[in-house]
Amino acid sequence: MSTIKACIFDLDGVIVDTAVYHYKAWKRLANELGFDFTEHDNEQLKGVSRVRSLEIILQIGGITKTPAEQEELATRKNNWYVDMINQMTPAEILPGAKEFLETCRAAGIKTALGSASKNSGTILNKINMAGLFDAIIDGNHVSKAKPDPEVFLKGAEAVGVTPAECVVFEDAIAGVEAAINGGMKVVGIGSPDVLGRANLVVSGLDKMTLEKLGKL
Ligand code: B16
Ligand code: MG
Repeated sequence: MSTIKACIFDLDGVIVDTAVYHYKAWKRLANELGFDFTEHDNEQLKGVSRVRSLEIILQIGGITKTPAEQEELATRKNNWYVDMINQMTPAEILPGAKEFLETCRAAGIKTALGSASKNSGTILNKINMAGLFDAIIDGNHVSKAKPDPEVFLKGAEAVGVTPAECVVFEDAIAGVEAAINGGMKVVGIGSPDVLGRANLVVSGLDKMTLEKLGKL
């Protein structure tokens, strides 16, 4: 019998692939600043906060900006990003994500979102999945970014379970580390080469079952 009482899901890379929109918006900003930003560079931004993402991009371009300029740049990027996510539809839900959440809920397992994004509410509304989470903890609720476990610990607390009773689903190394740092089990979504520290790695939530959950 599994002791798992809650599943906490990262958003980008687990429920939807918003990384493509983040990439387009950051690339546009980099181009306006006079340098290129490749898809390879974009890998460094997955699971990383908006402020930290901008710092990485400015480093890539070899550019220094004042804190006020940085705030303006992050806002400019976010406005383009929000324009794109406002066009999202349920067709963009990653394979198996909705079904696995429904399976968990039907089995009495609590569900929570644990995302770095400050736009998670907009995205969940656009894909009609907000009602599938018992708690939503995102970038608006935390002060410490992954690999700090704050976002996941708040998720566990919000659904009334202990960290040891939680499984986190994450596509980013920093997120896997955050779950481990919080004393939680973690399922990596992606490649075992990258997410090797996870208890289990699957290619997507379509490959996840209650049986696999019970064996963690
Ligand atoms: P926002 P996750 C993360 O989402 C993204 O992976 C990361 O690329 C992004 O910078 C971060 O959210 C902040 O997003 O600008 O919307 O606040 O993977 O933690 O769900
Ligand atoms: Mg992610």
